[in-house]
Amino acid sequence: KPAQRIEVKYGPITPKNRTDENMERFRNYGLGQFIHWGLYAIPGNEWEGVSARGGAAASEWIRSWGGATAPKDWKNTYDNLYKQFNPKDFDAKKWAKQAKDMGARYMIFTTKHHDGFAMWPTKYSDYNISKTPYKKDVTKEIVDAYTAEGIDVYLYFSVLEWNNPNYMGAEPKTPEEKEKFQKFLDYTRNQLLELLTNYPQTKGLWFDGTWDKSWIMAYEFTYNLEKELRTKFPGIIIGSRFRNDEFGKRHFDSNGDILGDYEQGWERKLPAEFEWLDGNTWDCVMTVPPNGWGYMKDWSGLYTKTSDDLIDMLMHCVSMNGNLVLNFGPDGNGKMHPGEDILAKEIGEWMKVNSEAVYDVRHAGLSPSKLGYFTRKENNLYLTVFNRPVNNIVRIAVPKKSTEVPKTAKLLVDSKELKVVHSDIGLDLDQSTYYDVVLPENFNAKKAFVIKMELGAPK
Ligand code: JFZ
Repeated sequence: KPAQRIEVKYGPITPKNRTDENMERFRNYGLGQFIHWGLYAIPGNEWEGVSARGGAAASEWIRSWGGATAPKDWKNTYDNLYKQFNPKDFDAKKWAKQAKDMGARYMIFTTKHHDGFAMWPTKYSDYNISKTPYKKDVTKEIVDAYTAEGIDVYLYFSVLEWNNPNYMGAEPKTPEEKEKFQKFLDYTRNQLLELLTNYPQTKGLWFDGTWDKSWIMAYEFTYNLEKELRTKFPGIIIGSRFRNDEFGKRHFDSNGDILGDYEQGWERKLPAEFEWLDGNTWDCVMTVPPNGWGYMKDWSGLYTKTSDDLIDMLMHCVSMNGNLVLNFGPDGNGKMHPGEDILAKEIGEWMKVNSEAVYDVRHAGLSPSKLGYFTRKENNLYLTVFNRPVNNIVRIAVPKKSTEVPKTAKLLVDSKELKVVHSDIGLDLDQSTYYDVVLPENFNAKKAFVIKMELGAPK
């Protein structure tokens, strides 16, 4: 943030924290699902001798990752993959049911990734799903199926396209370049209006591929487009990755004010401290492998996150007012990776017992605990314990001046009352006093568990 505010003409269009129903809903989701599905699902991460596994080489980047090892005519080969796209096992209702069982309350679907292939029958390009052997509109099937399960749908949209002759990454300079890029901008606008018109249930847009100079220089166009989308589709939610101000500042403008309705920069990253978030609405999108969003047929030799890892990240997010969005990369036949099926099931089983600590909660405002994460809803305080103390005493530090302290405690897993003892141990390092929740000796936890406490006035 600058020492003094400067004049920004193309700054935020919406206030920092919208208070309307849609935004409140967003802040209450807790858990979401991302789906990366497109032509890159056919090759997976290994294809014709080209490997795209981990590091920067994500599987959905395989077209641009061929490098020296790629067979001749690699990009052309990739661009013809659509002729094979025929996902015989695709069942949007099955995906939506799985997401529901996992506990997801919103989902984000890749309508068009960097390869430029549209997963809906767009009027504005022939490179789309209707030209595949499958023919049907998968975006519609997905939007309808998830909406029917009560899961809110957001559309991922990559602005940049690798194979569009009108797209360029550099700033358009000559009149010809300017004309071409203007065509591209008009095309982008048309596609976005088309998507929101075709799929009116859409709650928001998740933008990507907006980092090139050409797009950055189009700040006047993007500003007006954001205004137009908001006017034509009231309540729409747009993340901070859509545009930049006239000084080229992305996500946040030159005054440090967020551009869009929520912070989209937490990609495979988590804030270490609540203060870093500066009160902004946010979510974190996460892959199962280290990197790789599209289908990876081969997970071997890579660390793939466990349900314990992911539940830890989920609680990290919600304890800081964010959502966790877990990515799935279905294969070319429309089936999830078997490893993803297992994760969805394990997370779902955990959520069935513990979702009260995840949904509609907020940052509790207590000092972070080494044992796990605090969340809060009304006068309920939740501690999700990942590190169980060897003495079975879960010690909660409460500021000495606090007007609310834990009065009762129980485990969400069995609702049995636990003893709560005020233990004023005389330690005065941080102006805290302590409340001890005593765990039953015979309590066996195989996963993180939640202690629910009721807050009330101290004695
Ligand atoms: C982008 C894509 O390139 C990728 O394929 C995937 O779709 C992912 C969700 O989004 O990758 C990015 C974009 C932005 C950052 C990092 C990776 N970033 O801002 O740190």
